[in-house]
Amino acid sequence: MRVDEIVVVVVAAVLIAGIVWFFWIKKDLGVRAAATSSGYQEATILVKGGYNPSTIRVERGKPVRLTFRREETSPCSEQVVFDAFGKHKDLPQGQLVPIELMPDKPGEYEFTCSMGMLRGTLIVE
Ligand SMILES: [Cu+2]
Repeated sequence: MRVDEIVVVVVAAVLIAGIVWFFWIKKDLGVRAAATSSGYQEATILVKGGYNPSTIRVERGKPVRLTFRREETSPCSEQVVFDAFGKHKDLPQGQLVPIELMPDKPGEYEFTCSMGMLRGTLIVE
């Protein structure tokens, strides 16, 4: 092999490794909810083609308030469901809708649209 051929092979291998890492290995560390003077850990989640951020980290034993803002008309995301907490809320377009939860146990809890198509994760540490 000539030197330039070797360079091409190495560059291609690095690119492939990067793609594999990005799509399959990289863990979504998520966003940490901010502790506010209200005593709540708070985060705002934009609902538009998915949840953004889709992973939120909170501390166990302190109340959490997640405020959803839905900026789309797709009926898919009309409702958000926190199955593990027995909570669900309708998300009228353009409105701020708070959901309050008490994270008692560490773990990863999914939240979804009512059809389970959009997914997010609440990580309790
Ligand atoms: Cu849906």
